[in-house]
Amino acid sequence: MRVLLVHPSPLMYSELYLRLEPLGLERVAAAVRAAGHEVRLLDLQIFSHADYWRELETFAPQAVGFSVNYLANVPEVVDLAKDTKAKRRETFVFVGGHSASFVAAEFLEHAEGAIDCIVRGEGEVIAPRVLEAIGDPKLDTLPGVVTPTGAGPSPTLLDNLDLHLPARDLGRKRHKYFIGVLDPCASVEFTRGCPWDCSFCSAWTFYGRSYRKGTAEAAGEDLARIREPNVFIVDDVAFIHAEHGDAIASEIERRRIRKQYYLETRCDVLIKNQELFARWKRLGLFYMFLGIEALDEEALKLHRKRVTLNENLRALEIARSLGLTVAINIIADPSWDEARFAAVRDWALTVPEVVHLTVATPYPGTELWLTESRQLTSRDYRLFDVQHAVLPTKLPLKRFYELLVNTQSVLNRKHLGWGALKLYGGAALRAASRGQTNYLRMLWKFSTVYNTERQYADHLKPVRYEMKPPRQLLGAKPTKQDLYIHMPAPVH
Ligand code: B12
Ligand code: SF4
Repeated sequence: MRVLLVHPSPLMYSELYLRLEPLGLERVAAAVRAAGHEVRLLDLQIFSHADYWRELETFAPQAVGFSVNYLANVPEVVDLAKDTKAKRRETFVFVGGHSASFVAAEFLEHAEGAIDCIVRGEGEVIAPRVLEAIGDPKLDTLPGVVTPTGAGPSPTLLDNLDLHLPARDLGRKRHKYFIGVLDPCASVEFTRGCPWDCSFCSAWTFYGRSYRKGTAEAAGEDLARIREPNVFIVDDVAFIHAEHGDAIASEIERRRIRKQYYLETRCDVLIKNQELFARWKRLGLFYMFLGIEALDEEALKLHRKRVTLNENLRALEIARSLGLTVAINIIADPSWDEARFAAVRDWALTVPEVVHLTVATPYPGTELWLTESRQLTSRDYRLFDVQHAVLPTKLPLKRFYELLVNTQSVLNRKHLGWGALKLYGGAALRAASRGQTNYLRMLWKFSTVYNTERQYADHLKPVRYEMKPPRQLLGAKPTKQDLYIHMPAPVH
């Protein structure tokens, strides 16, 4: 069967700072191809809707699968599905991915019959079975599958992460993938899931708070296949278990692989595994993201980060002493006033790290979605991208955005524009001489992507698809059934 797999358009964040390969979709593509299908992949972060319609004409796929990891992409995919069915009624349309899993039933309702099924949870095992079941009424009895007529049992976890290494060969224009100065950049996955349970995050709820590791050999094999000189490690929390990180490091040394790496981890993991991170620095670790989230103990508790402010500050010192470029995130609450923005800005200007602000957003799949007592001011999926305020702001909304954008732009002076050229001018020019200009182009783009008027105007757009309101738990604690997509496997 001819199968077209599609990643939707970029969100605000990816319009500026980075653009990364759709790794989940590439893994699904590998599994579907291994089952004997002819597969093509189209990434709308790079290609346009016109390219999609052209592909539909020329490739004439019998099935189209969309990846929806981000809530903000739901309306785009509903519309694409409707237009696809209008043009080619016989095409089977299915949707998978992180966010699609959490809003499966309402997604199908919005699509009014244009989406044949949503596939909840991991796609590698189930996607080939879905394709096999096209036209069979038993489709809605498969694990994780939801159709307009019914739903199968909970999805099952992949028991071997080494299987179905990403089909990167299906990507087109791969030179467009980058993160900051790491241009071009590929992505890899060493582990899946997260054992922590932060209240604002849905990474742990998706995988039923499980944590799995691939083998070091498979990691080495996958890295050896990558042509790009830079690699983004997509693990939610990199190197939780030092021995796993060490085993991959040994494999990299044995294979004499030389790359530069970006990873994301927790402050307590960095403190605990300092030597491992030092070893990775020697191997090429260049850029690290640390989820600091808040500058006071009270907010850290509220986010259930399970780290203290002192630990956070200690981790920053360690990262600095290792000579890493570090980015950190602070969650801006809609209740922030002028003084709070000023305090964060003042602190952020005293540290050398790249500081990003995201807006506290309860989204389906997070515990916050079920427990937040403030009323949502919008249920427009497009605003659920952690760059917009969907809870009541204490300041007038426009003023909140003014402060958010201004604070971010002041902080960006350290690592965008001329400030960045001072730091990374050499690397940027070397990349440009090889035709890689993603990074250079982003340096002066900030105000075209992030600006008060645009962000405010996004709230005034007519809303065609509205999210269902959260189910009120009325003070009760959310259960596993309320939260999880994958139920953890019983321990033997
Ligand atoms: C890497 C990553 C990114 C990368 C994007 C990579 C990419 N091009 O897709 C970057 C750094 C750009 C990024 C940015 C953001 N991210 Co992000 N990101 C992740 C992360 C850590 C891992 C995703 C990943 O690659 N996993 C590994 C692959 C193998 O898994 P997968 O993609 O989920 O795919 C599997 C299944 O979902 C399924 N599947 C996927 N697609 C399909 C399609 C079909 C047809 C089928 C059948 C199955 C299927 O099968 C795959 C294999 O099992 C997740 C957290 C997580 N653990 O999922 C957050 C996460 C997805 N991101 C999140 C957020 C909020 C963001 C941002 C909006 C904000 C921010 N500042 O981080 C931005 C905006 C993104 C954008 N689109 O512009 C949230 C999503 C929130 C939401 N519900 O909308 C998550 C869940 C993290 C969290 N804290 O809760 N992100
Ligand atoms: S924020 Fe990080 S540590 Fe917390 S649950 Fe999500 S992935 Fe895990």
